[in-house]
Amino acid sequence: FVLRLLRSRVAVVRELAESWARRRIVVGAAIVRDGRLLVQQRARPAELAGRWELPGGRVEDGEDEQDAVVRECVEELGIGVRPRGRIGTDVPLGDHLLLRVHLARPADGATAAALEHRQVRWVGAAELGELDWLDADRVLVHSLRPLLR
Ligand code: 523
Repeated sequence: FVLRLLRSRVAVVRELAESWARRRIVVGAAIVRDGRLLVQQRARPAELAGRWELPGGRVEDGEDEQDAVVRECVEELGIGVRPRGRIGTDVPLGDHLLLRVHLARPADGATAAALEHRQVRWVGAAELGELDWLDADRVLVHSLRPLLR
């Protein structure tokens, strides 16, 4: 009996680990300059419109996470960035995706534009808690605050 119980527990843990490993990664970019963080307000889909998030999106097949961070910042903001390593914890998005944030340094003098969003803003530590964040991004606020003034 004990053996059977143990086996079933092992099976459950293995299943959890495998379903976690199958999740697609959504990268988020924490773009920091002069102690301020770039945040953007979603324009779509309707149920997320008006809420704030870090720039980013799904990692494509054959792409690594850093490449995805660079590509998404060009697509969404029209700026070049250099990925500088991960921050915070991975945050599950539903059953199939995992949000993973990378610190990113914007190229000197680059001006970010809201190419796919309603607006972009640079915020300091004091404004972080007040934004109407997407649920997953809100989890990361405490990891972002120490990077800001
Ligand atoms: N999030 C999220 N936070 C966050 C991002 C970049 C994405 O919670 N900072 C969620 C929102 C969506 C999913 O991750 O449920 C995919 O994000 P999306 O739509 O920005 O990613 P794309 O660009 O890969 O999506 P499509 O353009 O629709 O393919």
